[in-house]
Amino acid sequence: MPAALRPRMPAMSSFHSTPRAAELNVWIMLSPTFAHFINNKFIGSRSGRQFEKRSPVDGSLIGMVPEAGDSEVDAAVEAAQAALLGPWRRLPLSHRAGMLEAVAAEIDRRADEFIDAEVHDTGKPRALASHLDIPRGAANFRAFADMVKNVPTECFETPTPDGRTALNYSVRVPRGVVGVICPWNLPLLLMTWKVAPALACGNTVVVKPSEETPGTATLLGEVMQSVGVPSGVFNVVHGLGEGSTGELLATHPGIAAITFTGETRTGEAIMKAAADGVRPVSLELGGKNPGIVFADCDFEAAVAGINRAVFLNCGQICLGTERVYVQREIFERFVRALRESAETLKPGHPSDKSTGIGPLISLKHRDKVLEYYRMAIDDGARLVCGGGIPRMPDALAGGAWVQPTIWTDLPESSRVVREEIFGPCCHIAPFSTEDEALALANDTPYGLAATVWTRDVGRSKRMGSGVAAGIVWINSWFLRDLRTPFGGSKLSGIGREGGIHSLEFYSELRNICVAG
Ligand code: NAD
Ligand code: 6OD
Repeated sequence: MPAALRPRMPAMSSFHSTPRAAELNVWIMLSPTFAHFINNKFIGSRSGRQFEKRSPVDGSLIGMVPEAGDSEVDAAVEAAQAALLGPWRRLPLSHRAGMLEAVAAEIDRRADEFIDAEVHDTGKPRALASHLDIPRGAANFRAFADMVKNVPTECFETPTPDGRTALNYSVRVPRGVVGVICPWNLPLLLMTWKVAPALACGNTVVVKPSEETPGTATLLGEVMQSVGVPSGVFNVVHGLGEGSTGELLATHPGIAAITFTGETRTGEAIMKAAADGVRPVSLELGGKNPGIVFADCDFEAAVAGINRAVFLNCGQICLGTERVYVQREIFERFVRALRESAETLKPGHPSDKSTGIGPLISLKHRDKVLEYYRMAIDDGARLVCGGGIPRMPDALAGGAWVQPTIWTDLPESSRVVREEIFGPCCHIAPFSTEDEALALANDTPYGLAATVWTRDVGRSKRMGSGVAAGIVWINSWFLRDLRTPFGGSKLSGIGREGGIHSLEFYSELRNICVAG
């Protein structure tokens, strides 16, 4: 960031705790300044509109976030359009890829700042941000910098009427300015999962991070600036969704394609917005994912795997499991073991090494989760563990804490079993046969992911093709290879990203026919 701007727009390094605070292990933060990043400059709110960002850990005010209106969104889209025609377009592919590798290296170098920003915004355990969110942010840039250099295209020799031949070949061209609209659960990971392939293909982007997580997107602006990504290639506008920045971006005629991760209902609104102008959309939406545990599984591995699938990131992972089906022979033993493992997850401060689970993203989201907790009891659930708000030390009492929760005995028709809760909870039901497990797993309007635990290879294959979901993990969960197709069926989304599938969404094939 230019020195002249620093007094007005302090860099995100202002997230750093003072040494004394670190010694005392207290929750302290010098107030960060969140800013839009437009045309390589950090700018505040032109309209003066801003909103509060509060800590999920203790409810304290982290900072004020500017809300982009028409003027900022127009400026960001115009900057991105100008950059498309400028140096970004002329940069040879290998140089563009090299720049993305430099972005990855810079995220690695500034990992502590990114971790601080992510932890402050989300309240997730520091260990989780250090092992998952931030390294994946860098890995996304590296992976797509590499993949884009190795994409094959077609070439045909076509006979011409004069007895000679023409060369018909295809090239990939960028789509234009891509609107990237992101959720709050894995902020840097999910934003870069889209920004990296979009830039790799030569597009420019305008990103709208979630209003809950403005930190790492702002910081990524600094990184883009410092490695020399040309002005206007990467832009960030902060704000809310409907009736605010998100909607302004989705409906902006200068946006050539929209890539979105978030709730299904928002995805529907974005798809409608994209219909104007016939613009392509990629939608990664919600899920109500099944976990299926057969009696022939490696029991300890299955308990550990389902524990992660249910409780990681306080259950706020779209791929997470909220419906667990366990073969009758091991049902009671499994319920007991999962309860014991859930009870080891100690809620606590993100920087406390013994913390096993963080808070939900906000008090508003906690209200939603607690409504499902009440509904489960009203619908006749047996509460295996949790079900409410944990007792926290006074300093953390204002945070969005909720207990890891397990139920059994609900009817499959209960809204608790049918709707995405996005919290640290699951319902466990027994099944007898493979066919019954499949029928239960597939009885959902969603189709994002599933996790299956069995030692039988034939069954693995049958379940792999039988479960109606975009991703089926057998004896694993959230084991990622960035070259594989990622996405959901039914209400869980449209399109696939990952590897060549991302490159196909973020570019268009042009056929060139050379005769003579
Ligand atoms: P959300 O849909 O509420 O918000 C996501 C983003 O969309 C935010 O930036 C928000 O401001 C913006 N937005 C909201 N309304 C908008 C509108 N009308 N027009 C344009 N933008 C709008 O989702 P969330 O609560 O941030 O995230 C949680 C949801 O995301 C869960 O449903 C989860 O399953 C889903 N999710 C899916 C995946 C996936 O890969 N399939 C990954 C992560 C999260
Ligand atoms: O790993 C990924 O690429 C990905 N898109 C994960 C999504 C997680 C949802 O919360």
